[in-house]
Amino acid sequence: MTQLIERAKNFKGRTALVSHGNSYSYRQLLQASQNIAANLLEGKSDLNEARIAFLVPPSFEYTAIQWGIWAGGGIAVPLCDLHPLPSIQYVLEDAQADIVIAHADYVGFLKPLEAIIGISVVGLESILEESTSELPEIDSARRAMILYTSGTTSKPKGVVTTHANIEAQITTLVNAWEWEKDDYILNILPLHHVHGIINVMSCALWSGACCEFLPKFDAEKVWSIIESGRLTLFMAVPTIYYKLISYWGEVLPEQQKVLSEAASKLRLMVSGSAALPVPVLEKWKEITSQTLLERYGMTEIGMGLSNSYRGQRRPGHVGLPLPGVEMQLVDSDNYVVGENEPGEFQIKGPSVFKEYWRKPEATQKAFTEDGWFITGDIGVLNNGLYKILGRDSVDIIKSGGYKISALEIEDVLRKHELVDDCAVVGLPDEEWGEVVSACIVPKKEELDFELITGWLKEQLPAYKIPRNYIVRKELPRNVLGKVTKNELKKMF
Ligand code: MLC
Ligand code: AMP
Repeated sequence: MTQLIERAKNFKGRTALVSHGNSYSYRQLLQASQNIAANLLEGKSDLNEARIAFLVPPSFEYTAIQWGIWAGGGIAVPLCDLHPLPSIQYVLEDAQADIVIAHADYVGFLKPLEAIIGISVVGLESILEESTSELPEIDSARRAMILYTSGTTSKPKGVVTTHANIEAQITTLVNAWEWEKDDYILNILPLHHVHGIINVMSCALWSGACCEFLPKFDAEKVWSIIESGRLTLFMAVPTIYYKLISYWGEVLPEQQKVLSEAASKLRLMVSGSAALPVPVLEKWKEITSQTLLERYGMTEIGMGLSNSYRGQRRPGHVGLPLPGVEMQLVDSDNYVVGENEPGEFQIKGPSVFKEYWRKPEATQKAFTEDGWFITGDIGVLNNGLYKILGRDSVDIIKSGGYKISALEIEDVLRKHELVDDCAVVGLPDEEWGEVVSACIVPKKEELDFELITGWLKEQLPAYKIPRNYIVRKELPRNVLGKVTKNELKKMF
C-alpha cells in the first residue's frame, strides 16, 4: 500500500473530499478505492504496472480511481476532459493502456476507440461496485503515474513518476508550506497535471485535510467559496488570479469589501505554472492584503523552487530550492554560473521523474551525464533569490498555465488542405501569459480562418487553438532555412 493511502487510515472519520455538494470521509475514500482495486484485479494478485487510463472530471470518484489503481499495483494515466478524441487516442496508444475508466458523460465519446484501438471502455458504476481482494505490497520504486506533457517534440511525452517520486513531491510541499489536518483547499485545476494532482489534492490528502472540487473554473463561484470562509489555502495559475481580479473589479464597492475581507483571512495563496506578472501580484495584494507565494515547478520534477512561507516573497522571483531539491544554473557549455549570470536550471533529487514512457532516447537527452535533469528554463540568482527569465526554446508556449508545443500545432495545421506552410508562436498576453498565434502560408489566395479554427478544434483542445492569424507569402527564415520565430513574433 502506498504511504498516501496508508496514512489515510489515521484520518478515517475526517472529511477528505467535497464533491458535487457531498462530503466524503477518508473511510469512504479508502473503501471506494479498495473496491476499485479489487474490480481491476479481477482475481489477479497484482496489476503489475498495467496502465489504467481514466477520463473522469475532478470528483470523489476521480480520487478513488487514482488510489484504486495504486492500491492494485497499476499505473494511473489521467486523461484530460477537454481533449478531442484524436488527442485521447494518442495518449491511450502511447501508454499502451488496456482499459479506460469513463464517467457516464464520456462513455459514448470513448466507445468508438474500442473498435479502433481495441481498448475496453469501462463505466464508473461497474468499477465502483463492492468487491474484496487481497492487495499487493507496492515497492515505492515502482511506477505509479504517467502524465502527458508537451515539449520540444511534436507529440506530448508521458512523464513517468514512481510512488517514491510522488511521495517526495508531496512531502516537500507539505513541510515547506506547513500543511495541517485542519486545512481546507479548493481545487479548480485540471487533474491531469501536477499542479492540481500533487500541490492541491495530494498534499491535502497526505495531511488529513479537506479538498473541495469545483470541476470547472468560474470566477463568481470561486469568489463565493472564498466568501464562505471555509478555505485556508488557495492555489492557482496566474490567469486565474487575473480573472478573479477582473470579476472583483466588476462588483459593487460594498461587495468588493466583503470579498476582500474574506480573501485576507486565508493563511496562504500560491501562484505557479507560469510567470506571475508583477502587476497581478500587486493588484491581488491591494485587494486582498495577500502577497501571493510564487513557486516554480514542472511535470518532470514536481516543485523545484519556492518563495518562503514565513520569510520573504519577492515579486517577480521564485525563491530558493525547496528542501530535498538540488539545483544548479549552468551556461551553454554546462559550467555552473555565478550570481547575476543567467543560466539554465538543472535539478536533482527524489522528486525528479523516472523516465519518459517508452522513450529511452528522450530520457537520456533530458539528463546530463552526472544525472542532472535539464529543465530548459533560463534563470538568474538575483540578490539571493532566483528569477525565471524565460525558456531556451521558442517552440514551447505557456498559455493559461498549460504547456503547449508550437510544433504539435504546426504539424496539425499543415495537414489542412488550404495550408502550404505555417509557423506557430506564443505572443505575450496579460491574461493568458502567452497567446497561441499562427502565421500561415496559404496554398491559394483566400483563407477562411473560421473554417480552419473549426477544423482545428476537432483535433486539438481549445487552449491549443491559435487566437491570432497572419498570412504571408513565405515565412521569415535565416540563412540555414530555419524559421526565425523571434522575427515572426514582431510581424504580428
Ligand atoms: C481558453 N480560452 C483561451 C485559452 N483557453 N483563450 C486564449 N488562450 C487560452 N489558453 C478561451 C476559450 O476558447 C473560451 O473562449 C474562453 O477562453 C473560456 O474558455 P474556458 O475553457 O471556459 O476557459 P477557462 O475555464 O476560463 O480556463 C482558464 C483556466 C484554464 C485558467 C482555468 O486555462 C486552466 O485550467 N488552466 C490551468 C492549467 C494547469 O493546471 N496547468 C498546470 C500544469 S503543471 P470563447 O471565445 O469560446 O468564449 C505545471 C507545473 C507547475 O505547469 O509548475 O505547476
Ligand atoms: P509543465 O510542463 O506544464 O509542468 O510546465 C512546466 C513549466 O512551467 C516550467 O518548465 C516553466 O517553464 C513554467 N513555470 C512553472 N512555474 C513557473 C513560474 N513560477 N514562473 C515561470 N515559469 C514557470
